[in-house]
Amino acid sequence: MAQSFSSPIFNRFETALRQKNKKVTIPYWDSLLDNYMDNDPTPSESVVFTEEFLGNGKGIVRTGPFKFWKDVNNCTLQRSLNFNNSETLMTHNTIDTIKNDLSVHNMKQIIYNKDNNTHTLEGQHNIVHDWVGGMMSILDYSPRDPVFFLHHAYIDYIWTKFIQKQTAMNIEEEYEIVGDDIKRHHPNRTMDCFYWMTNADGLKARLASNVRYEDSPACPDCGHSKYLKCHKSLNRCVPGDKFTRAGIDGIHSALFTPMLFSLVYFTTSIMSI
Ligand SMILES: [Cu+2]
Repeated sequence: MAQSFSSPIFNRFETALRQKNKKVTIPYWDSLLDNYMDNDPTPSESVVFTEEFLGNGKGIVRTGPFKFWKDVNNCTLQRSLNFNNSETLMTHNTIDTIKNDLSVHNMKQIIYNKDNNTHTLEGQHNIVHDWVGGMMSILDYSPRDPVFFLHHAYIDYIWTKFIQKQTAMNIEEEYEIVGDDIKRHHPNRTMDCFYWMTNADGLKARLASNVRYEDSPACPDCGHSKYLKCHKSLNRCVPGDKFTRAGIDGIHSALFTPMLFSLVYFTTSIMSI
């Protein structure tokens, strides 16, 4: 289950980064916003995957800060955005439900479900792994792409909203065994690499309470991002000129339109132990 290790890992990871730079925080990539690029431009043209941010999204990463990045096995970072041509990312309704719908308030409603995993937080998280492709789509290799941390920070952000909802409803801390691997997911099992914590510890609300995330950009100001604008009828922040690009000259639309929306997602997480 994605979330049982995310909080402890991000806590430690951010603390380690701060030993180098006290001001650093882990940003999140709100990939949900990219759904509005489903026509032209498309999500795989997101500014996230340009030289300006994380580098190109198809093939060997040759641009941006991680160009020709080598992993521990000397393999070069590569991606395969939208490999199955679906341009499908997470589902707005599902994410909104997990965050806000009071009828969805127990862990078993949002964690792995072998009969219908698409609308769980786990399933939504999987979609983005597969959509980015390359190393991100392979379980054991996915953390070798820096996108992993931005994606998981967003999942952690949604998780934190869910925990806050539970807390407001006075719901006790709970733990559900995920899938059929009861031994591996037993609440009292010690976590891999975190021998001082059990699986259940990783899900405790107190961990979420140590995390603060800036809210995802919302209308009307959309975080004052130059990449987003508020689409009034949707009441969502969307790529800046998706709805006006017909009036933009060819060069501008071809080169810069994809950059107009995504960067917004990079908001801040602040964690403390
Ligand atoms: Cu993941």
